[in-house]
Amino acid sequence: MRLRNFTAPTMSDAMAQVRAEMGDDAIIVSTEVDGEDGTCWVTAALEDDIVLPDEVYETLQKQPMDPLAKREFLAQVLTAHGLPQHLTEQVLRDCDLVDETDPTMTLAAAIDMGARFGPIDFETQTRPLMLVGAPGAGKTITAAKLAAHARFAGKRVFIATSDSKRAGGVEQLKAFTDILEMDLVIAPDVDTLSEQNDAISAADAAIIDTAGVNPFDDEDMQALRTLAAAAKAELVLVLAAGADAMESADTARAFAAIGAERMVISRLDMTRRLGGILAAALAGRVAIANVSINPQVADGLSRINPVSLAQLLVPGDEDEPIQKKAAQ
Ligand SMILES: Nc1nc2c(ncn2[C@@H]2O[C@H](COP(=O)(O)OP(=O)(O)OP(=O)(O)O)[C@@H](O)[C@H]2O)c(=O)[nH]1
Ligand SMILES: [Mg+2]
Repeated sequence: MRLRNFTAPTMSDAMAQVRAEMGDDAIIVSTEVDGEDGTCWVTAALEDDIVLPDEVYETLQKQPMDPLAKREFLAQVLTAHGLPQHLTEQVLRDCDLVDETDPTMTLAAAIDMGARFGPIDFETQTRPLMLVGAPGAGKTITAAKLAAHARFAGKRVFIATSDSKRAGGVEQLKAFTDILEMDLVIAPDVDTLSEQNDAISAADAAIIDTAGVNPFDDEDMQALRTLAAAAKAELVLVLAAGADAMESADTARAFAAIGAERMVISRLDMTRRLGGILAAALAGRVAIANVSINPQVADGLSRINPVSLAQLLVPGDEDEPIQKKAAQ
């Protein structure tokens, strides 16, 4: 999926940039206005085509669809994204409850019923955010993005890492905190982290990066739970998009079991099939906080909601000539 961020002094300027650079097919994933200086951010996506069987595109041309055709179409879409059968059925049952002819909006309503969304907001966040996940999931980049965002918003930032055993673990984050002119606290264990509680309380935003863990190793997971308790931190899972759906759901469930209620989805830009993140949100019962669409720290994280997720899942919509898509 090609995803990009645009910033401009006004929303219409930002939208004009989206149209000029990505064309009329761009899907608006999220918009945000900076509370401090009014800068407008737009995240937009262009789907790389998920190829569906020909008859699905034929069905799509028959708008509005009858309920059976809509159900069949959405079943094909979800299957194409790699959502397993039982979760596809669960979503379709929710779709059946929606009084709506447009398939994208039907799916958005069903996603809204089955998944939760809870973006990170330092204005209301009281607990430190402890970023946890499997090795290589994107925890450090996410920590740096959150720190940069808070810093640019004029917040006092506390940032720490517990990842001091792995070669380069500290250096990677320190390279970013140096640029942002922040001190990086190294807190590899419960005792060292507990000593930071005053510094955490004094900050407006507190972020703690951790070492990658095996979600299915009880010892690793209990150690994380204890570390989070030492800082009274909220565990935030970082989950890379694009992995196998049931594997992603199992991972989310494992982190939910130690208290994670939200997740940041990383590497959305490197992914065409979204069954993994949908399964993690539906079956893993972890809310989607934000998404990461590139490795550039200054670009920050983006927001996503049921409608934009549905738009990313469904190929084409009423405004888009399906014939063109099908012909590609
Ligand atoms: N394209 C893309 N790359 C990303 C994104 N987020 C992270 N990456 C890349 O993914 C790789 C791993 O990211 P890290 O932040 O180091 O992952 P980590 O979870 O901290 O890894 P460990 O500390 O080794 O467990 C790096 O090469 C990042 O640049 C993203 O949203 N998009
Ligand atoms: Mg890391």
